[in-house]
Amino acid sequence: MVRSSTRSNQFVSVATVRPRASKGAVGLRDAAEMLGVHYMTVYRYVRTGRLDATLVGDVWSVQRSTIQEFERIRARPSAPQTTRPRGVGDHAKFVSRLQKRMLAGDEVGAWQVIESAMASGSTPSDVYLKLLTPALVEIGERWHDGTLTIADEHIASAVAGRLIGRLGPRFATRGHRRATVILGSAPGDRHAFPTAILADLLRGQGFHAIDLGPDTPEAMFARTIHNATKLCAVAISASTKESAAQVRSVVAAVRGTGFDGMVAAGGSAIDSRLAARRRGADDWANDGAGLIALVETAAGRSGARAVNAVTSTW
Ligand code: B12
Repeated sequence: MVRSSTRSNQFVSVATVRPRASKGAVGLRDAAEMLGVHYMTVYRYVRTGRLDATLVGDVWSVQRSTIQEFERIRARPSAPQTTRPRGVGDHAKFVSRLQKRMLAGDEVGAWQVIESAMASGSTPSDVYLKLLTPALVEIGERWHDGTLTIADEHIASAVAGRLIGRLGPRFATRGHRRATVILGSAPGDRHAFPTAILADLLRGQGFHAIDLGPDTPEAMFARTIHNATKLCAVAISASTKESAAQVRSVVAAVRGTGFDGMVAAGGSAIDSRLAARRRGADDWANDGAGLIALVETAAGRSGARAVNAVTSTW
């Protein structure tokens, strides 16, 4: 199996390829010597996406030209120190490193990039909104313009799913939940990450978030609404044109239950409040922070109802 961390990801059977570095490439020990650092330091550069390397069998190799470029950047005089806290505003650097590790199918390396970002001051919400989301959106654009294959997108998506699984517990809060929000992607929409990420962000704010996940039928939204307590909002996500066209029937099913709280629609295929309202939703937001603001307002409005709600089981 050959796995490359560069754009040209390809898979070749183990039987046909003997693990060896390509022409012009060296192993990590030589790379360490060329850079004058310890082997483990070079290994860390690779796993955190700072140095591009290719894994052939179980041997990493680095192009000499990549080492020279790395050396050139390292030798540059560093930017003058400012009073800005470390890490803030440096997200772009981490997005690119994270994306490289995701495209290489390297969950461990991708997690190390996230840990480095958090050590530099990024919060788990920043990781979702300023690192993982931009990395995914750019992967989508690169797939769209043909510079990444569908296989690349799937490999990166598999890593993204596992990163979300690791980040989720960091949004757990203790004690009484403020109100409930139900989230789901419209029928036919296989994109699971938008609602998973939004649910975590809402949990971090003390809400009880029920994530119905991708491709949620109208009847499932309705049944979950019937069983929910202190429900203040329903959030419908649509990432494709086809699923955006289904939002209207989801809103109808939600209203058919008698629920009179807020119904919001959003996602990369619904780009404005007008587009959301045309599909019957009350409101729209561009991102997670925007959805939290909408839910805060909805929870405030439904405060009276919440007090009289059935005793919570939380
Ligand atoms: C990962 C991915 C996949 C994965 C999904 C894996 C999974 N388990 O989720 C796989 C490979 C399965 C996939 C499949 C497809 N995908 Co795809 N995919 C993506 C990609 C790269 C990332 C999606 C993502 O998770 N983004 C991160 C989230 C957090 O960002 P977000 O959705 O924008 O959400 C933010 C806001 O929009 C907002 N928000 C989201 N929902 C809601 C809801 C409410 C109520 C509110 C207020 C706010 C809100 O808050 C979020 C956080 O800030 C996108 C690129 C992109 N631009 O997003 C393409 C993309 C969505 N996919 C696309 C396409 C075309 C497809 C496929 C048809 C073909 C393909 N590429 O294989 C199939 C569709 C299958 C189907 N029937 O749904 C297109 C959609 C184009 C369109 N408008 O129709 C995109 C935009 C790629 C592109 N640039 O062309 N995809």
